[in-house]
Amino acid sequence: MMETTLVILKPSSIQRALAGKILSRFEQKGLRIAGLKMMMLDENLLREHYAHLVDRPFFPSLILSMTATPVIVAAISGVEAVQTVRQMTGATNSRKALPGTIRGDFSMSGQENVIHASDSPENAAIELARFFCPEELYDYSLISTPSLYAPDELTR
Ligand code: IDP
Ligand code: MG
Repeated sequence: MMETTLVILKPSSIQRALAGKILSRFEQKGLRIAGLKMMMLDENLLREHYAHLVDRPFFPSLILSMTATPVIVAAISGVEAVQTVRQMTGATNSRKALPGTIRGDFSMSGQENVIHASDSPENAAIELARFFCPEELYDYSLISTPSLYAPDELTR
């Protein structure tokens, strides 16, 4: 199934000048950039986005970390893009993330783990709506599509 997922290049990736390299990984994989912008997150938005963590002791530190610089939000599309991007992201604790994953290759921390990626198609839809207006998501198709997928993979 063709899906779109939300990726956030966190302040840790902006500070470490990794934004281009990380976006490039998604492009090289054959995923399509459907939306891209820089924005400053605020505490209200983060309390929604990280609602499952508001009561954790590290939450104030997470807010400071996520508001340290602007972030780059990306809408990334492809067949089964949600799971594919999660796999490319790696485990939350970057020290446990496998080599070859973005966190495994670029970071050392549980908090400063360079990117966010949606964890399910349901959450991807909610998170895309949280960070993008509909007109910021572009429904073009890559000219390389026939070299990226077999026809039956695009119709399932
Ligand atoms: P995920 O980003 O891999 O989906 P979540 O459990 O949803 O992981 O946590 C969201 C973010 O909160 C993590 O990416 C990380 O930045 C931060 N975080 C999660 N657990 C910890 C922790 O134990 N210590 C510090 N930061 C954490
Ligand atoms: Mg999560």
